[in-house]
Amino acid sequence: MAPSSTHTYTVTARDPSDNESDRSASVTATTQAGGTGTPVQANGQLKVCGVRLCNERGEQIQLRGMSTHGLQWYSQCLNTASLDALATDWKSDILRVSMYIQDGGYESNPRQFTDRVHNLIEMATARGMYAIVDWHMLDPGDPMYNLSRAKTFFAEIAQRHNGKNNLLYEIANEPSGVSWSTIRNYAHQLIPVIRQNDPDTPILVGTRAWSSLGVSEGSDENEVVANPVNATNIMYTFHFYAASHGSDYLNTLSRAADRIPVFVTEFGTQEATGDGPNNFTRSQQYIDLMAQKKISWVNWNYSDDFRSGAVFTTGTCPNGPFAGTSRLKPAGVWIRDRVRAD
Ligand code: IDC
Repeated sequence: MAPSSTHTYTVTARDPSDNESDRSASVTATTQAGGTGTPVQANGQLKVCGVRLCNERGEQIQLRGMSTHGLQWYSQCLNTASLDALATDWKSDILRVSMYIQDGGYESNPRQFTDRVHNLIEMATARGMYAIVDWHMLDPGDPMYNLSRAKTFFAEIAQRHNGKNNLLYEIANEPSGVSWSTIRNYAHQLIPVIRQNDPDTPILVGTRAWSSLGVSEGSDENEVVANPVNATNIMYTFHFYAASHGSDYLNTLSRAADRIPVFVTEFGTQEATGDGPNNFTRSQQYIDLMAQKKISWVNWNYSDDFRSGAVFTTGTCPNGPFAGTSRLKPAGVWIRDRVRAD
């Protein structure tokens, strides 16, 4: 992470997940010689500053990290050992907690999924990582379909965690089949519910056509620039899969990042299916652009799903080993290097 974290820290944590009823995770995060502690110790409460993301001292920063797969499918990849590896071996700044709503996710058992998210927030916090709470709506693509569920969920999350300084709320993973004005209207209805309980956590708003800022349907960032969400401390999300999405995406991301605050909350080095061959050459172009413009990013995904975009080989979870490269697929080896990079 730029500018200040050197990623030289050690963490010993006891996870709340080891005992569901125990939420008092304890942590010893020691700063080593020359180090500046964990990402959260080094940067504190995040705040959107102009078109960038800043730390508590108002310095522009770039966060880099990994997204979980769907919690309903790959919770077994999220345990003490795997999250220790993410924090200390991958040196990840951030964990995106992807809670699907449909597909056997939140709607099937709101209490259980909300509790899983509470737990994962505590596990990330115990390791000094930032966490994105991802409302992973996907199909149906109209965020309004899940508005009342989202209000219930985010009200509880914001109430429980408003004392923390390491969260971001992503309120709509990938809207599709709806206009920007529908997404904007959704944001206007949900954001006040969050703000009532938590005035200062940055909020990430999905964009049109699978969070492509409309580019996959021939539009671009102008629709957001012309009609921004009427709220403070928010960013817009942009997703890409490098083997499917070429120069129109790259150019849009580059232009948009100079005009509005953009956070890449999901990307893959392979095709948009999350599978197929990797395009590391084009992926590196995105990585370079995001470094240059300090665009924070999160890669899909930290699981042992069979697809090429899941970093671990099938059967790695739950026992690992998660540190090092012995269980990583090619995309995993590649992205670990780039999460770890200074
Ligand atoms: C994919 C998963 C896959 C799952 C599918 C449908 O990798 O296992 O069967 O979702 O739920 C996205 C989505 C993300 C997708 C990913 C890859 O946000 O949920 O995950 N992707 O297809 N947008 C573009 C690509």
